[in-house]
Amino acid sequence: MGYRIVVAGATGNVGREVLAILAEREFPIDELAAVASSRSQGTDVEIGDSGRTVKCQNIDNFDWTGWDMAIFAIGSDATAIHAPKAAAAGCVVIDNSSLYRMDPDVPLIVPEVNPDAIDGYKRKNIIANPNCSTAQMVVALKPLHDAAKIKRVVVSTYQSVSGAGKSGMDELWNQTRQIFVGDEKDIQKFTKQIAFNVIPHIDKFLDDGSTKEEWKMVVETKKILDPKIKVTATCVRVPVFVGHSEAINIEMEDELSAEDAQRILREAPGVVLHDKREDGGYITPVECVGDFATFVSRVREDPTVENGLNLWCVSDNLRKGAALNAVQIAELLGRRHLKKG
Ligand code: 2RA
Repeated sequence: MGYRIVVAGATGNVGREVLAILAEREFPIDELAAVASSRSQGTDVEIGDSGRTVKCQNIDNFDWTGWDMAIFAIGSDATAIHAPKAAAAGCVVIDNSSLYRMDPDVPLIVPEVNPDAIDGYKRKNIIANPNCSTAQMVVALKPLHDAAKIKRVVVSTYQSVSGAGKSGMDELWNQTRQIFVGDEKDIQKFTKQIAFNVIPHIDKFLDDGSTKEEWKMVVETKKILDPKIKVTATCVRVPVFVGHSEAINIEMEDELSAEDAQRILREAPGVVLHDKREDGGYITPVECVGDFATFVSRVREDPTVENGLNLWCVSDNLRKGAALNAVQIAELLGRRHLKKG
């Protein structure tokens, strides 16, 4: 016996990955509904490489009654309208937007890191999925925090354009072609040229000069992993289609050698350590696309601070950073609270 599950935003970058991952992981489904805005109504959406399709329904008149859970990938404004309706009808919402992440009555879950927090979902019938850059970072930090208590994290991100949706990917593609053939560059989605460039700005600016993407990494890490951890972040958009990378500097309470950190990371759930200290002995974003893992490379001690470590962390932002984490939450919810059969 399986679940009646809804994928909201099924035609977007993340929604399509959710459908593919549900099929890849053989999530037990009795009935699957794909919903999106009225523009996509009637569109046949492919379920990954399974050869099957599902017809998209209009979210505005969708009846949520009798559905067990819904994975939302529709952005905060639409989520604010539809998530409360779904939750009130008894359908548990697993939300990819930032709307509920910091709501004290909504658990923010990365299954490898804080699975027990899911028990709080009943307060609103909503579970939040973290921001992509936070999700992969906390998967890498959790085992090191357990071993040596992390005090402070300094992170610089190298975030792919797919994090900004399909229009971000189109802009990188079009600008690259325009520059190549000598056409005028079209800049719409990003604030500056993204092809052959990097942009130190993701999401809107806050009063203190940081950006909302950087703020998310600070507050979400505290909520998921430990409120005592201090985080400072610089988030940068790079001309990569899929795969976010992060250079992470960690200061810990206790001593942890690079060798011990590697040993711990090798065993850690969700992590693949690939750290050969030779040409090519690390993972780059193009190599992580389509994978479930958070890859860690370049683990080394930082002698400029007490108990410091540096590492390089790469993951598919559409998967661990969004769709995969949401499906893992659905699996966890099923195991712990909505058992079938
Ligand atoms: C980005 N944080 O990469 C986003 C996606 N969630 O822009």
